[in-house]
Amino acid sequence: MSKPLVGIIMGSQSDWPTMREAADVLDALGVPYETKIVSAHRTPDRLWEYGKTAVDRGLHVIIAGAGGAAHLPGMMASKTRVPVVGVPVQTQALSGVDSLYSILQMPRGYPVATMAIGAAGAKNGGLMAAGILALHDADLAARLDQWRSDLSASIPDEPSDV
Ligand code: RP5
Repeated sequence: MSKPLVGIIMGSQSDWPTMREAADVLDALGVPYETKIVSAHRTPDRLWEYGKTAVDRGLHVIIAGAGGAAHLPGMMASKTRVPVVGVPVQTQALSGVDSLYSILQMPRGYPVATMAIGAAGAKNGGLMAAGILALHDADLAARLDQWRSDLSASIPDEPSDV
């Protein structure tokens, strides 16, 4: 197993069906990653430790997903200079707008690159991480270019009834 370059973290097991979209696309692109449940509220010490060791452990990007009072991405960004990509998980009560606003409105100085709500956001989070890594990895850049052209080629010219 190669050393993980991307950390995929989430506030709860219940976020995994969303966050696995990020994992799946990193698998498809051959990017090594790790996954961990880290909750800003339920396991704050784990969050602190993760942020404190992220640079030394060689992580290049952290994709952080959370729902509701989604403080995980922002708190992680305050603890490490490793770029944090935030994924607002869709919630039942407020459809994920709560998650989106919690992640998006960071104070000046501690950015979180905030994706769309839900599965599309998680997948784009994986692609964002791959794009960052591809800046210094020509092989990955070629795989990402191919992935993008394959997606483009899969889009039909016209709609159909089937
Ligand atoms: C957040 O609360 C998690 O990120 C999750 O999206 C949400 C609900 O968590 P569970 O009650 O399902 O564990 O911390």
